[in-house]
Amino acid sequence: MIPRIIVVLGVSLVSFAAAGQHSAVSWRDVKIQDGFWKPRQDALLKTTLPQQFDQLIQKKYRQNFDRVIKGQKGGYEGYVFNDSDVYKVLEAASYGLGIQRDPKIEKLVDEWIEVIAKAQMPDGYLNCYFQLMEPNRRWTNLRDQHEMYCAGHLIEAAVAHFQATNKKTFLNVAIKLADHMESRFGPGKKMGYPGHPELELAMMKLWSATGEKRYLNFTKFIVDNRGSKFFANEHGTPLDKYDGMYWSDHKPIREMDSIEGHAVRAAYLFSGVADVAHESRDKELISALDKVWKSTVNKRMFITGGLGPSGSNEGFTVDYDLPTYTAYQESCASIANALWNYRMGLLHGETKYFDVMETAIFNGALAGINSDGDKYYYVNPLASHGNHHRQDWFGCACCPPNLARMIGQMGGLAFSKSKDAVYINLPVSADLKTDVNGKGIDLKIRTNYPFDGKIKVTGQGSNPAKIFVRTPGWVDGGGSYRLLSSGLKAGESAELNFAMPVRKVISNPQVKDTFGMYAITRGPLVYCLEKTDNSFDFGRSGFPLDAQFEVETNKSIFGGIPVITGLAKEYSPLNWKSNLFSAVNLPASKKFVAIPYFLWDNRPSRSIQNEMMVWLNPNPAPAPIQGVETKAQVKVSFRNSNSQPNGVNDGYVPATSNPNSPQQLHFWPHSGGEEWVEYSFDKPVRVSSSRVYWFDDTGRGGVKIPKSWRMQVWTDGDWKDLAVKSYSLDLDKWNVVTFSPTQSTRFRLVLQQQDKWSSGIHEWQLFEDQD
Ligand code: FUB
Ligand code: ZN
Repeated sequence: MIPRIIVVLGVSLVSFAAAGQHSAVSWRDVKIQDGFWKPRQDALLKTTLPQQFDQLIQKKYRQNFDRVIKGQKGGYEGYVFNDSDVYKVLEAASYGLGIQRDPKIEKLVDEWIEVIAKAQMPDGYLNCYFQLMEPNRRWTNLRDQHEMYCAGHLIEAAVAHFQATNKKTFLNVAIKLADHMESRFGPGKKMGYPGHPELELAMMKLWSATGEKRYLNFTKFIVDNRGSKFFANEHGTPLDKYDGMYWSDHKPIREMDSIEGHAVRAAYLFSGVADVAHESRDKELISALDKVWKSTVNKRMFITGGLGPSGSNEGFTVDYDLPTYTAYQESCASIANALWNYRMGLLHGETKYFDVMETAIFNGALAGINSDGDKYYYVNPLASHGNHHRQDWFGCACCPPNLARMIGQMGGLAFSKSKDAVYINLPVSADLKTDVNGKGIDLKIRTNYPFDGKIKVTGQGSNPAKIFVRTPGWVDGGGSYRLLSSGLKAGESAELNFAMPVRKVISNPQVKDTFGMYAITRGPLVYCLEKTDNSFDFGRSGFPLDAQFEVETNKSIFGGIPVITGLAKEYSPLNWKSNLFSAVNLPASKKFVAIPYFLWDNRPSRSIQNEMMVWLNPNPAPAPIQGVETKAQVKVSFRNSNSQPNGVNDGYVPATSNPNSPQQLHFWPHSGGEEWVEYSFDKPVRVSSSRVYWFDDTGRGGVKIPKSWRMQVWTDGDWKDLAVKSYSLDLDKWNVVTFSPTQSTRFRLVLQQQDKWSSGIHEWQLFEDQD
């Protein structure tokens, strides 16, 4: 038996909440039963965790620790923050152990903890990158080098492990590392705070788990000092040249009124700030959080609860920039938004925050992992030409273990409590055993949510507490808590049923990319159309605003989950090569099937052209001009994790080369030298012209127009330069080349980068010979 008790000592977030606030219900108090989340937690244990532990070996995360233990120098593999992935897998595995004490998983966890403990230095310091590569430069580049971020993830994992197993092996490592940091940073000590926030919320968990006030004070210190532009000082950047937005270091948190910069960093930061505000009731912090929250949900959040439109900074640009094909919304950003809103919900005890949490979980975040639990998205567009698929892992692999730990801790995110009540914030089928004001609560909750709005709660003990259920904002007259019962005795039940009509949702007219369009939602779920279920041409079809929808179930579609059907109008193709005007034929009615967005790209029958769209146009959308590149596979000479090779043939061309939020291929951080992108085709194509639109982020990043470019064709087993008749190299326009008709299955665009600069491409098109 694993003890259910989690807070060992003294005061904590978990124990107390002021009037109007809620406190957390530990994930250990919730046993998820059948229904929506159980299969996902089963997949976590059976598939996701073994696959992720395996990746930690394959991708040399373990090798880094082994080298440190052996006292070797150099030879670090991966990104500077790779240790954090190990810790996130261990956090997810700890939740897994809490759910079911699987001996194989426990052995892996114990082995890893032993390795981590051995790698820790006698003074508590632990970071494989610095220990191997720059042992004398510890804590000298907080802005970029992620030491505090990795420490934060270690602490979170260690707390989860302690909660799950009651063993202190990992917690002791975390305490030693936290004490190391706390002894160096703080009032009268060194100035500093993390370039990538996360440590804030982790330290608050450590305070909660240990009752040690120094961790709370440390968190207050890093929260209070953020925005003092310490990173300008750390990097010798003149203040008039430093904006700090990327790191949310542009102004003190108490003065902030919008969310800026890197999306994951910002949402983790505000999660930690909400924890601090929960404890301190600091009016200025709360007021800033409220302003930032309001402007985020009113101007900067995708319909899916995702954050961050732009790939170039993995984050925010300007208000109302919420694209579809190029929506970046990193899976981690949706998770971070859910975590932030969970904490805002605890802080204010209001349902609107849990509304956002559920939107982010069921849509933006869950889309990041397939139903089998072994493939992941990093980038989550809201429309696709069919070339965006989940992957086993990434060079920068923050998302896979983040998705795993989200699924593991779902039980905890679903409930909260006050001094006399329990709140069901996210209906899950679960057995809940907790205490309210020291009195035991034992409830059985059953539901088919999010596919059905019926919730039944049955008492399994005396339950001397009120039970409230969040009435979601999407319910008519919703947006508050509904009292379900003033206390359920053993065997007594109470239930309610939220109607889940299908809705057409439009966006604020200032959102350019979805102007005039609508999305289909039902309950908390955003739906999408996927080519697999719909054989008509998406580009030639309209979805009338007055279309009637049906909710259907069909065993062959995800085992019979509710899908939404209606009629689309498919227009016949028009020939614009030889016409300036054309009569429009009456469209044909085609039945469409919409599935929940989080389930897209899941079916084995998917093909490379499995188009998807969330936002529907009442009239056919004007088709972008595209060439044969739409049929090509894309290969590149080098790919960084935030470069999107599939952006080069997605038909999307921004208004300038240096726009706010496009999806683009770039070769950063490779600079100087040659790089290439290749199109390969199943059958030979005969082309005679090509055009390229360069990406350049001068002023924001390291990507500039190249020094020169050329095209190559694969012929007779070798690459040959194409002799071009015209050539240009300019920003903000198409650069067109023509050449004699050339037939092949492979073409390359080769670019020579400027010294010390990278280069990038928004779009590269190849046109067939017209003769
Ligand atoms: O910097 C660490 C992680 O990598 C971030 O959280 C992600 O957005 C990715 O940039
Ligand atoms: Zn991520």
